[in-house]
Amino acid sequence: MSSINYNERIPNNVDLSENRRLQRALESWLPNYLSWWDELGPEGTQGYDVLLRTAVDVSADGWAHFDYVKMPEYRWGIFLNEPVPDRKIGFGDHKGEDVWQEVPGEYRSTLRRLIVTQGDTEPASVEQQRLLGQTAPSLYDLRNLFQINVEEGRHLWAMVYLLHAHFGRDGREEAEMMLERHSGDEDKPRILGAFNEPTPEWLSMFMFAFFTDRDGKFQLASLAESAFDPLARTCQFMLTEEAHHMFVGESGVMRIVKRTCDIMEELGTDDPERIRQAGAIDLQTLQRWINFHYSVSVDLFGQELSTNAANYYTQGLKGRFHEDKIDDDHILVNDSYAVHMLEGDKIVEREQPALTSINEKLRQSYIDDCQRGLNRWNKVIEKQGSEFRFSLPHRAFHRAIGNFAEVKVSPDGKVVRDEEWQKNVRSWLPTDEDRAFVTSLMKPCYEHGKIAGWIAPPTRGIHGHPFDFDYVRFN
Ligand code: BYC
Repeated sequence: MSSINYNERIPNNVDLSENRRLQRALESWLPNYLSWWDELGPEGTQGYDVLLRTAVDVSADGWAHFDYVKMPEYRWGIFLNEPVPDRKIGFGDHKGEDVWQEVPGEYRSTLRRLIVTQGDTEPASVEQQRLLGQTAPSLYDLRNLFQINVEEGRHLWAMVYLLHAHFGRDGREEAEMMLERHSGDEDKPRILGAFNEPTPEWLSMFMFAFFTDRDGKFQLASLAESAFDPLARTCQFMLTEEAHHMFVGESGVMRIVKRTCDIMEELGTDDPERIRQAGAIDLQTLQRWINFHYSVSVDLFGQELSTNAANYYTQGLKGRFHEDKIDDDHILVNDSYAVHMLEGDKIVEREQPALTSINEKLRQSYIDDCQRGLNRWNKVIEKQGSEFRFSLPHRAFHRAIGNFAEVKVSPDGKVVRDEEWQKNVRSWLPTDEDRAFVTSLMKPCYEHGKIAGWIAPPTRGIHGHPFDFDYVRFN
């Protein structure tokens, strides 16, 4: 493993210059990537200088370098965590064997499918966020958006490297396809549902970064357990970057809640209409956004009972979250797990084989993690003295994948008839009016130290700088 070489066209720590064929293949993908970025990446940002972090090392301390960068000149590189000497496979049929540096023939198409699905989400999110740079509530937020965008771009590079390096011609074709499918495209949509939903305003942006990027955390952590060592090491490094994305989501929503609470206190009311008139977003509306983004993200874990997931695990391709911290045999053929199922019009928990319930177990870890974030938002409300509390809707609410895709379920987990759904859906999910109201607040605020009226400033800036700092310079 070499250190990262920035003199190369594609910075990397995988000794790319020693593999001319691979280097040439990736260098020929680079212009396609750049035209995609130009066309579907952050709109109108060519001249901006942005204070961005760039990965310069894969060690835990000092991995990132902060400087002003013109966005199209960002150095997207290929970085894998250092290999763990003598690493053994931690689960499934191959448990205890050496990890693989090459793809075993029999798992080739399955692994490719997993890598493609992961890779597809990365450019999708950049496409979804493409216009948000026109309406950021502050320079600080604008910079954070661009940081996320360039890193999602790098995560695409991470997967494209694996496809080029390990999957031959099929891999190269899949790499091309990554730039051909587009978020929301009728003919060539992105693979997973949530990545075809628009992210048209900043409330959705923060919710997406909290809920959907968090799926990324759990999926990447599961792939970081893979017996295919290059995939595991790539995902480990991606997780380092991912933490900031979730921070942006959690702190963004928290700052909105804080602003709403301040307005509630100022006006001495919790009447949603009056809060809206004062230019803030009422807590009920925020709850509807939570319901939406949570439910589409919960779908990203796949079906509750999945033979795909069982096979990934048994074959050693994809593990569980923090596999080595789980106290069981890591083979799971004799284990069971309680899964939510539909029986008639009731939702019940039933013991199911642990192997086919792998998606559901990961979903549960995700749900617990989301709940911790909600608790922190609720603390802000509690401090302000209001009785209102956010809650996560039931996992069966508003699902398009799995056991509950065919039924309508209320946020508190009751199967309801169409009529009842129609009667209540306006208080459960964002309405067109809600969306129009939130959109009406989205005016860019790019003066130093200023912030839009619907969100509180952050308590701290980026990289030791104050909030009042020129994070983005327009030229
Ligand atoms: N939408 O057996 P099942 C991130 C498909 S986010 C549409 O349950 P499986 C990021 C499924 O593909 C992390 N289709 O599936 C976040 C399968 O199709 P095929 C992304 C769906 O395989 C923010 C069929 O239904 N990474 O990094 O057990 C910004 C049968 O379903 C959906 C990964 O997802 C859906 N929601 O589980 C930027 C990791 N769900 O193959 C980035 C890789 C399922 O029969 N992916 N289907 O044609 C996987 O591990 C699995 O593919 C899934 C699905 C967990 C997604």
